[in-house]
Amino acid sequence: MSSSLIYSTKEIFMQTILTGIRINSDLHLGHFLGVILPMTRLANQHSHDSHINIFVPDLHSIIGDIDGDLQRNIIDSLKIFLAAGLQINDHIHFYRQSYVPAHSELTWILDTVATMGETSRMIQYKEKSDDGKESANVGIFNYPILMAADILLYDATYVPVGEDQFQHLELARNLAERFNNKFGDVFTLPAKTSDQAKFMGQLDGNGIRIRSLTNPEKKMSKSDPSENSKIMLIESPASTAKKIMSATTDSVGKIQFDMFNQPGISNLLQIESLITNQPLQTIISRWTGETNYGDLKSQVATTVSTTLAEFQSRLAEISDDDTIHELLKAGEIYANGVANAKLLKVQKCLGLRD
Ligand code: AQP
Repeated sequence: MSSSLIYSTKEIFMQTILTGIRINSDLHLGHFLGVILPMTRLANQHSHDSHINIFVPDLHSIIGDIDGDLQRNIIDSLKIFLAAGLQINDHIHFYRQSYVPAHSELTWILDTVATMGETSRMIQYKEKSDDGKESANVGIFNYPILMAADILLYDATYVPVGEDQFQHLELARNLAERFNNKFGDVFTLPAKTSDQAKFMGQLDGNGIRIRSLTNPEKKMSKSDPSENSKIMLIESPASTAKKIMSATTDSVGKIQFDMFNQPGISNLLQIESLITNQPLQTIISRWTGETNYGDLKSQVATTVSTTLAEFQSRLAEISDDDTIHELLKAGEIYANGVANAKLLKVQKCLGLRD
């Protein structure tokens, strides 16, 4: 890491790729393949010509009950990117959302740009609030606006997230566009979701959605009560392999990529592609027409359990917290600099500052 935080003009104007992953100790294969691995690969590929912002959305995490020690979880969640293979350089910025107050300030301003209608249409709000139940906390409703602020403060163009967050990305684009229409080019619009997906290697333009192993119609989700539906990042190789071998498939009897009619089999093909970093088409060509589902399951079981075992042993080796604290210190100076400059521009547009 450089001791100086002075950037050249070229570096100041480089594009930003940004992601945040909510802190919890129950991360699963959906988080890993939907966001951690793609972000790590993109960061390693682009950190010479892009700023890579990896932040901990600690303000998002207080929406629900805090799971364990928040400070401990913050450090551990950043270590996960290092264990996934992230190579640190001066363009990688780690920071905590609550250490950059501009996130909260811009959220309030964007609250006055967003409408009740569009915000209440967010699918996650409907699902997580039990369809707008009176007792749901306001944070569940408001968090897509905070997410928009997280993105727009840094002019981020690409925001690797799973497909379930695409609607929130669209909202961020819409809010930026509405503000720009009124005040000029203040915010950079994040790329359209189909382009985001392509940037993440999803050539069909669809986002990544890892399905439940027991009900492949649904996404793999930490709140699913069925333990067999999900593979946790700390899962043992034996248990990982067992869950994949017993994954729900179908009675078609032929391997084909067809998310509609054969979601279980298609999920396994997608997992194999993402984990081995091979194009989905290559994996599909290798397996299409085969009739033995057990062969595909055992291939995927081996790949996933081997990859997770390697990841777990790298994670265990990152024992000291000092590296992460150092990265956070430098990252938060950088993030406050960029975010405060953007916030001031917004405040001036609104007449809140001279
Ligand atoms: N199944 C998934 N496939 C692909 N990407 C996924 N993500 C989550 N599940 C999948 C992506 O991980 C990032 C963090 O998501 P989040 O903040 O929604 O995570 P969460 O709420 O802690 O996890 P769950 O499992 O989604 O929780 P519940 O059960 O509460 O709904 C995002 O980029 C997300 O797309």
